[in-house]
Amino acid sequence: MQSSNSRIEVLKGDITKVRVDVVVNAANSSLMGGGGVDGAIHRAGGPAILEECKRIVARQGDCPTGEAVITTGGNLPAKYVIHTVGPVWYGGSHQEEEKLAECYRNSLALAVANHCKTIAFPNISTGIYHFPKEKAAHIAVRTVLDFLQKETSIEKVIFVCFDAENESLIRKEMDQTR
Ligand code: AR6
Repeated sequence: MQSSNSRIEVLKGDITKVRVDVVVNAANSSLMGGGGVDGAIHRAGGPAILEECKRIVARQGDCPTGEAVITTGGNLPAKYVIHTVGPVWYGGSHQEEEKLAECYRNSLALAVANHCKTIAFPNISTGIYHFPKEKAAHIAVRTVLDFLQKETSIEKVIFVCFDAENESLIRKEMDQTR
């Protein structure tokens, strides 16, 4: 079996262009779209994604912070989108770190439940939600590695970083795990 580290890749770019089984969206609880990566995914993926989000909200209400739901990928190269709701950074005393780890764990578990073998993550919460990037990179890498150590059906996890700072922080975290 491949080691957990070698199943992780780091890319700089636009997650809407990545060909994987599932891309993760940094959504908000309403699941009705927004700015940042959420806006980009809905724009590139087309209306089928929002229609499915509406059906999910009608069925089960808003998506709480740290949880995740899955929809079609619409027109994206990815088959599915997993929408997870990252924590807004309020200074660190509101379980922000635990909630961010839950986003990664719950997204990976949902990917496994839907037989996805390749998954791409953006840097959840590090944009409009202002989670400190260095802390977020540490949590992202550690949580994904922990998950991969127990779960072998996932073949590849790609961290798709939109900005150079996140890319270098994630690469630094990865270097420390080798
Ligand atoms: N591909 C990959 N990463 C991207 C892309 C892209 N196309 N566009 C932006 N990013 P953000 P949040 C990066 O603000 O902080 C939305 O309005 C971006 O550089 O998208 O979790 C939602 O509806 C940053 O590193 O998400 C919520 O209301 C990362 O994605 C709220 O923003 C996350 O930034 C969620 O805030």
